[in-house]
Amino acid sequence: MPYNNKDNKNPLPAYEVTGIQSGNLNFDDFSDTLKKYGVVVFRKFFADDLIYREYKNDLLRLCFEIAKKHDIKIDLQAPLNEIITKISESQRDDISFLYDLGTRPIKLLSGTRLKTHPDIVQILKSFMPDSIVGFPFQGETLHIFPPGVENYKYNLPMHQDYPYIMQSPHQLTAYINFGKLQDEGNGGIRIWPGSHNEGLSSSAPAENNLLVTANKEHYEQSYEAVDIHFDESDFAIFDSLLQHEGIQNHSNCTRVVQLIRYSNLSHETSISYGWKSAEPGANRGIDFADAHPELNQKS
Ligand SMILES: O=C(O)CCC(=O)C(=O)O
Repeated sequence: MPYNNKDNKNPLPAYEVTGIQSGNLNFDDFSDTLKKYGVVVFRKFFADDLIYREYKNDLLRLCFEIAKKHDIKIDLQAPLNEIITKISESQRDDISFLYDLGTRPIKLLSGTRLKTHPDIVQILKSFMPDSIVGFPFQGETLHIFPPGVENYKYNLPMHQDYPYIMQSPHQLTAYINFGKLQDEGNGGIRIWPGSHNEGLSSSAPAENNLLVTANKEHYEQSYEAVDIHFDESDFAIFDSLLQHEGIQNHSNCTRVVQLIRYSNLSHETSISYGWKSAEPGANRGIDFADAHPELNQKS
């Protein structure tokens, strides 16, 4: 059974931080925690952050434009994920345009500013000292997970991020939540803290071009699974090699989260294959199977 960190009987896990907001972070204090567990979660980190707010405002204004186009009444004071849920009831295709603006790559100035947020730069300096930092080709996703059983197929099974996006196995993911947590049925991610310490795992290609961890049972048996649910302005930083999977959304409201990846281009594996990323389209970029044939299992 996954350990539920919302249960008051359990103390907060070591990788969960409350009471620190952006602008007040000394990431050197958390670098060892990230090394040990592969994750640090900062609750309400962006609550008063102007850069976060500007990106959210742009997403809200885009929602307003969609609503205006289709004559849908929305309450602009409501949380972003409630507004998106309302629009999706009749205009789901237009919500996919929003997804595209925050995905591979982010196409909004405000989102690009979030990508280079001073606190994230500080984290990168602390965790990847003296390295050249790069952005993988497919490193950014504005995930919008609607409720409904027909959408469970979008939840990724257990995986590491690196095989999907490549560029460097030493890579961090910034996980920046934009939706208001409805209840725990809203979904989130299940992680296996500490699993990144085993390094790159074998990956097996599955349906829909998914790359899932081949020896899933090993990680389930060796590490405790933890379900993490995110509220507005919560922020997490992950090691790209942490084993994790998406949790289905059983609520009646969408979940919205921005993911941004950062690679250490000074890593020897990254140098060995010319810093290539995975890229869509034939003969472009590099595939996990080509770079790591010994770890790629046939489906
Ligand atoms: O469901 C989520 O929020 C996480 C998605 C995920 O694991 C990924 O994009 O790598």
